[in-house]
This record gives sequence, structure tokens and C-alpha cells, in this order.
Amino acid sequence: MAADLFGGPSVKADLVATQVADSDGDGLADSADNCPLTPNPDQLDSDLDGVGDACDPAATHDLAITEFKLTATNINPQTRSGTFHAIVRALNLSTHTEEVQVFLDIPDIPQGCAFTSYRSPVSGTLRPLGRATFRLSAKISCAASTAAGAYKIGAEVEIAHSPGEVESNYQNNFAQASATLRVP
Ligand SMILES: [Ca+2]
Ligand SMILES: [Ca+2]
Ligand SMILES: [Ca+2]
Repeated sequence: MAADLFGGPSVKADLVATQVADSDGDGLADSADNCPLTPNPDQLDSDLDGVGDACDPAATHDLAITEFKLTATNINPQTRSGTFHAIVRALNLSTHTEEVQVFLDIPDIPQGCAFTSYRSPVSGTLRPLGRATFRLSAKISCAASTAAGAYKIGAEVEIAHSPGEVESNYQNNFAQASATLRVP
């Protein structure tokens, strides 16, 4: 057996194992592999949810949220109110038209604050393989007794077929973001 530059096959194998873990041996490091335990050198991911077709329990579906931004909000000292604005970009992965609804959820707000109006859900139509932008908002009022400060507020959006058919089990049908709520 010819020795290689590293002094022999077993030494070389150990060196590779400590440098880059590739559990399924498909040539992609675990950290860069969308199916780390299933050999899939093509890395095909038809629904763009970050899980490769080879190990995705549902490899194709119709809808994806590609971006979610929530803007920071200041409570006006006179009116004691402010508004969260959310921008959601969505993609139709299918070759048919999709009627969709986008829902905004902001579960945790400071004590003494309450939502007074909510522009959610928002409905829309996505052309085949088309993209659309949805604008949602939530108006919030905070009592004078609310402790002043900058609060980090988390929010989630969900996209669903309209009416009422939620694509469950798809990571990219949901997205999270956070923004600062400043209370004077
Ligand atoms: Ca791999
Ligand atoms: Ca793999
Ligand atoms: Ca996938």
C-alpha cells in the first residue's frame, strides 16, 4: 500500500473527521448540509424551507414567507398610543394562483398596554410563482401608569390558504421578528 503525504490512510481519515464532520458522507459538511443524516449531494429543496427534499416530510407545498419586518414604535406622550407596522413578503411556489391570508400575532406587550385596532389578517392573491408584499399593523395604547422604557416586542406572522386551509408543518409559512416599543 502506498503511503500518502499524511503518512497513511488512517491518519488522513482522522484528520478529515476532526476538520469537517460529514455524517452522511455526501460531501457537504453537517453545518452546510440541508439533510445532515441523508446523503443528498444535490441539496434540492423544492419548497425553500431549508430542509432538503431527501429528508423533508413534505417536500413540496405552495406558500412561503420570504421576509418579515416589524418597525419600532414610539408611544406618543399626548395620545398614549402608537402603531406597529409589519411588512411581509411572500412567494407562491406553485404554478397555480393562490388566494392567501397573512396573520400577524404580537403576543406579549407591557402591562398597562392594549391593542385598540389590528389590521390583520390581510388577504391577497399570489400569481403562479408570483411574489407579493403585505402590510399589516396594530395600534397600541398604553396607560400613563405603564412603566417608561424601551421594550423588545416579539411578533410572528403566518401565511395560509384562503379560506382557512393552513399548510401545517412548513417552517417557511411562519416568520418571527422583533422591534422596540418606547414608552415615555
Ligand atoms: Ca453531509
Ligand atoms: Ca445530506
Ligand atoms: Ca424543503
